[in-house]
Amino acid sequence: MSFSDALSFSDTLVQRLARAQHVAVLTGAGISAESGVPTFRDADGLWQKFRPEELANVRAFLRNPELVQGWYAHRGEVIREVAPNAGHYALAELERMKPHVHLATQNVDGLHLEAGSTNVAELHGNLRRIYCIDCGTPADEHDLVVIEEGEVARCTACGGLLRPDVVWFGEMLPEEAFADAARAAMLADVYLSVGTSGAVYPAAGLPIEAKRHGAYVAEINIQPSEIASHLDETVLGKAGEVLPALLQAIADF
Ligand code: BJW
Ligand code: ZN
Repeated sequence: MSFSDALSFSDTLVQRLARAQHVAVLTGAGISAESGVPTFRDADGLWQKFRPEELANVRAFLRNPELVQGWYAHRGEVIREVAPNAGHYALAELERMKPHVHLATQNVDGLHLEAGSTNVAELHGNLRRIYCIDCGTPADEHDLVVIEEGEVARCTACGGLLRPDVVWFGEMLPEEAFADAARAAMLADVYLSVGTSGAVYPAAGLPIEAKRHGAYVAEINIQPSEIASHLDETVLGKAGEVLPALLQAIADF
């Protein structure tokens, strides 16, 4: 494992990435931080009052739907106002430069698709989709927003509670999305883990699996993640600065 700063990632990373046919990427909240979406576990992150494990689970939702719905309605409003940043665009560009690029994201903001990446697995769902927990009918994302203070948003078809189509603790990840991400990790020549704390499984296991199957694995983060010691290299820096510089380096290679 080695550490390098934003503009001095290792020659090995540049060489391996320049030659790679199969590249797989895992992203987390850090890649959207520069777009203005708060992360989960940083000092100014989303969860200053509640730990993610306390709020992002079905028991918390059933116990206090108003709190959890209000929380997602607020985040939905934030997401509607933000745009992809240089990090998202660099990964979309990488897809055009390489024959096989697979992008697995833990983010629910849809910014990779908006930036133009097409081969994207949304491992933790998408906050813009809302559905009824009783009859499964999809609802409009605005249905979560228009509720009056103290009220709970309910399905117009059956009166059931509305929830966002995201993956909470204790819930399974979407089967096909995770299978695609696991396959890409096994096939990868180079694996990039970008802006994730590596605190949440099974997503955090993907870079480790990639390394076990022979990939060169680098993470890009403003600080070493919880899985840093398992990886080949930590590039310390902002995703929106490191990724464009890395692409430039492989274009010049
Ligand atoms: C920058 C930057 C910049 C800042 N540039 N970087 C194995 C071991 C132990 C436990 C488990 C295990 N396997 C499963 C579990 C249980 C559990 C789990 O992982 N628990 C942990 C707490 C240990 N996992 C689950 O329950 C998962 N399901 C599952 O395993 O199903 C099977 C099963 C079912 C039933 C019973 C048993 C098993 C589901 C996990 C769902 C996670 N959901 C959330 C909420 C999604 C909806 C929402 O958005 O509200 O997903 S929690 C939250 O954490 C969200 C994120 O996607 C996820 C990861 O966070 P992320 O993206 O890494 O963000 P941060 O904030 O943590 O980190 C940001 C990073 O960016 C930091 O490192 C910064 O430094 C960096 N950064 N600015 C680059 N500019
Ligand atoms: Zn319903």
